Amino acid sequence: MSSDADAFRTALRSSKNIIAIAGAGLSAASGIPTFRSANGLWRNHDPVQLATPQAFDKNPSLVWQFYNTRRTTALNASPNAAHMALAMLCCPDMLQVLAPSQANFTLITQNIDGLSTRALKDVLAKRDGERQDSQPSMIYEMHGRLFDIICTTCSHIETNYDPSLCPALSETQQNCSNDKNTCADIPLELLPRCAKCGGLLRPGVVWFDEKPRHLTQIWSLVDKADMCLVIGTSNTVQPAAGFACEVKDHGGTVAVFNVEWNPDPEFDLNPDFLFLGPCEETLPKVLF
Ligand code: BV8
Ligand code: ZN
Repeated sequence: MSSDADAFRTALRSSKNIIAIAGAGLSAASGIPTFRSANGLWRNHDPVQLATPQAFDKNPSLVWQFYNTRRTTALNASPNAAHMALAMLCCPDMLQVLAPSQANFTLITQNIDGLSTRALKDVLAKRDGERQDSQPSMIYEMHGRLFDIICTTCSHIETNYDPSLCPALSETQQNCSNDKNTCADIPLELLPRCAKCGGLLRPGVVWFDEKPRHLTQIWSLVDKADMCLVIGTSNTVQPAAGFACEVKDHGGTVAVFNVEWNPDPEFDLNPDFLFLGPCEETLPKVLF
């Protein structure tokens, strides 16, 4: 396992199909709490227990307050240097500087905060002089998006960046913000409702036991990848945790960017490169 940046850049230059797998650590410097950080609890609830269809069925008021808090945090956050470094890699002209012509790069993120997409749209707007609204093809948000909302009755889906999805959630957030432990019990009819049919809305994210987005395209990229960057993830959630092992198994190169490295023996990922430290520092330094 090497931490030699020159050797990594040499390996990157000889790669053609490059993927990056990102997790919550990528957004940590932007003020977005990670899932398993030291205080990995939200109002005394384990986030992993809240990110399930069962939790939503049982207590939609609690789950909506959990996601509403995260929406507010993400709305007030900005992409950090690691988001920007990956956004530069998504730009073919920039990628050609780091890797041979015809190389391609795809970011596969587990994060739902939208910061990687925002970073890429900023970079492309600067290059092209106008901001594109469409989702860039070089980023797959495999666990969905915090700012998408889906109707549980008619399945209507829309993207919504309003700071307040409904008065009840905004009032609750204000009232509970100082008291970290309490949650209001918002009646169903006051939770976010569908403009089309009045049905109950849910966050447009992939919960545990739900199928991640774009899996067919992602597995095809994983199967072809000869270089895989693993950035800010504990590698605990499947199927994302298996992508780097798959690249390694078929002879590709794996580079891990994390503040710590204590791999789960079950996933026996033995990376070729390990860059310990905050990715918002290590990624730009190693790439450029
Ligand atoms: C599915 C969206 C099938 C919601 C999330 C096989 C074995 C075992 C279990 C399973 C299995 N296959 C499936 C499962 C079940 C489950 C699973 O993996 N369970 C685990 C927990 C045991 N997987 C699923 O249910 C998946 N679905 O497989 O469906 C299917 C197929 C067909 C049809 C129907 C069904 C769906 C999983 C998606 C769950 N949704 N998010 C939300 O966000 O609220 S997952 C959630 O955890 C987030 O997306 C998060 O990103 C993700 C993983 O966590 P990390 O990103 O890694 O974050 P974490 O806090 O853990 O770690 C942060 C890391 O960053 C740390 O390493 C830290 O050191 C580092 N760090 C911190 N700061 C920095 C840093 N690094 C660098 N720089 C820094 N500054
Ligand atoms: Zn509806």
